[in-house]
Amino acid sequence: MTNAPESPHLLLVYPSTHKLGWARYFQLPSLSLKQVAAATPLSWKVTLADELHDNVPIDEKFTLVGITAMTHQATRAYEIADAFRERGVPVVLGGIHPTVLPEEALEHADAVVIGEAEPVWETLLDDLLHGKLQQTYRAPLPGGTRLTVPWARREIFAGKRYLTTQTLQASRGCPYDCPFCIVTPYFGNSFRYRDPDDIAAELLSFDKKLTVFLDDNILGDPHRAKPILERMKGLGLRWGGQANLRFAEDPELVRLVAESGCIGIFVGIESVTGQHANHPKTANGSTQADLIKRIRDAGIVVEASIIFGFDDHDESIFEKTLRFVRETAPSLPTFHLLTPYPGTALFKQFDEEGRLLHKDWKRYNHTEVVYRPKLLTPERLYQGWREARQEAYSWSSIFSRIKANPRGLFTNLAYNLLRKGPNDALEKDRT
Ligand code: B12
Repeated sequence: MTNAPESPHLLLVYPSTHKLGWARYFQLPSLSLKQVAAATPLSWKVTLADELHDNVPIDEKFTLVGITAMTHQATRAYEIADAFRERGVPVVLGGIHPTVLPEEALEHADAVVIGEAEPVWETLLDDLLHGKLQQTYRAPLPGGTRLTVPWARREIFAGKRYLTTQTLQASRGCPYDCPFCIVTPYFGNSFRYRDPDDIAAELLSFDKKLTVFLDDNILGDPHRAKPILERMKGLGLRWGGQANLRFAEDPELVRLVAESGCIGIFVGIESVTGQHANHPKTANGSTQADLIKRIRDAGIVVEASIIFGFDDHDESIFEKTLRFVRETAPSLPTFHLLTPYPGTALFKQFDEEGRLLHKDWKRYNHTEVVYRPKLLTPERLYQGWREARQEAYSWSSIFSRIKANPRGLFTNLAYNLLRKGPNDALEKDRT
């Protein structure tokens, strides 16, 4: 009998900072790790530990452990990395936070992937197996207009329950370079789109369940988005995604989005003062209210994301924002606290001005004030944000939004209830 060599075994870890209870079944799995798995040669066995669902198997033997980290996950990612390395298992860190602070990450890892995994991952694995792992693997800064990525390997989610595992991207990158956002420096300053036929083929491999596009702005370049939407018509999809509100300036595009099976779209309003996004949010004389209404009228749920804490925000911002939400009635308003993430122009500015309160990364999570605002105290900004959330998800506000969205009454109610639950729970936690 011969002893077949065992295949190398990769463990991919999604660190979690808190347990979510039942809400974990309504989360999306990590597309970051799904794509790292997809870029891994089939000769490797790949296992996922998602801390929302699993305990990390610290005492098992793996050839390599790969851990992803957004900034708020970095501290936990480092704890897990240290634990594996103490047991002699090599660790590689990747994702947004290790990309912008590779030296910090290297204190906890044998190697760091800087940027997108696809161009460097196979070389890294090969180097590891040949005993010549380097400390950093830097992917070239993306450019151009074409995106080629392997289809996601969804089998790593077997046995775990998520809202859906049918997530993918049609595009990466963004030319707008907003100072608070990391996407342009990290993913390049152009919209790179996948080939529409490749996307359609991947979609055909899905069951007809909810599909979520995790692009920053799937409709960013309408000329390139339209052929994708055309191919999606007739596939019987129900999909959600994220886009710039400006797409609604083109009624034909809105119609096509609806016909392709879109049920919900997340749009960044950023600030109701109309500033802080480097690109005009409205044109052709349409107001944000007109555009939101146009999308709603096409039967699409609009989730409007609004940030509190910009330098021109004073005490009046809370009432102004609530008035905007009442008047425009997006199906779901979402309020965030401005967070200066490392690697962004905003972080550099606040750091230079001595306005960062600390660099405790786990608190860089959009729900804590981590810097000194200009026209408000940190305490007042925090309290105003909480009160605004409570007001926006009071029963009376929910019902008046639903009344303003006569198409899809039931869907709107269901989404609002799903949002109200965790919103109220967070409130209880913090009182
Ligand atoms: C989709 C998305 C979400 C989804 C996540 C769904 C999921 N579970 O995948 C949702 C809506 C839930 C979400 C929530 C949040 N998000 Co978010 N999100 C995104 C978005 C738009 C795309 C992320 C994505 O999946 N990209 C596709 C994958 C393939 O790309 P990737 O993550 O970069 O991974 C590649 C490389 O980084 C690298 N890589 C990544 N990990 C690893 C690991 C290893 C081992 C290796 C080798 C390589 C590697 O290889 C991958 C393939 O190339 C990004 C913006 C962006 N473009 O990155 C923001 C972004 C990641 N989110 C961000 C934030 C802040 C949040 C929240 C904290 C905000 C909030 N309070 O709502 C929460 C946190 C939620 C949580 N889980 O804890 C910030 C992170 C900034 C930072 N420095 O941390 C981003 C960058 C948005 C921004 N413009 O600033 N988000």
